[in-house]
Amino acid sequence: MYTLLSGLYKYLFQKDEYFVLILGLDNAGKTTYLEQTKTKFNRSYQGMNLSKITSTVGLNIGKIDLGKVRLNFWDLGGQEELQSLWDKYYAESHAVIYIVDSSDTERLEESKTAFDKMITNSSLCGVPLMLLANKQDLDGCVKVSDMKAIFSPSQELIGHRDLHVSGVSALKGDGVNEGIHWLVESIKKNSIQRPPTLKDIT
Ligand code: G3D
Ligand code: MG
Repeated sequence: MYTLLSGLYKYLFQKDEYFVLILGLDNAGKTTYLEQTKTKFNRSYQGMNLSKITSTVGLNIGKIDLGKVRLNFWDLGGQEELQSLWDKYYAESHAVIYIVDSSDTERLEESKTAFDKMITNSSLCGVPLMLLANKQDLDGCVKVSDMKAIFSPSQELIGHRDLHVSGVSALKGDGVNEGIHWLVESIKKNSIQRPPTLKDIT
């Protein structure tokens, strides 16, 4: 009886809460992506002027609800001196969104190095990974197929974890919905390994 009632309580009043890291070099478009995601998935969220976003020094947070799932995002600063803070969040995270500026070919290698360092960390073992080639709206940017080729040497480090690579424009919103839906399904699939916390619906 107790199990039945607690199951009903959970069904009616609680959500499964997950934490998602948004990582990548500074200027990749992480905060723009977070704002765009909040705007698309939170009906009540007014959204901020995307052209007014300034460089992230600490941490930006945001949340969206999709049915019985709540995703909490942590958008961390990507400057080199702030990258050392990333791993403090790994153990508690359920997925990583890694954003690359496809228009900045000069920093692609630097981005890949930071990516490799991140996925080598054992605290992220098995965690679903979304690799986004951002700024696809800009002429001359690296296309998704080329981005896949650039990151393919990392495949061994990625191992068997779920991976989704796609092109987006965080500024225009292209590709944002599809990515978030993939992420939710992947996080749910991985929830035996990384269970959610239960959050009262407010
Ligand atoms: P960060 O949080 O990763 O450091 P921001 O990156 O979200 O602050 O974005 C850095 C710059 O890239 C911003 O321009 C932002 O408007 C731009 N940007 C982000 N995503 C896109 C995109 O999809 N397309 C284009 N064209 N630009 C994008 P400013 O000029 O404010 O520095
Ligand atoms: Mg930022």
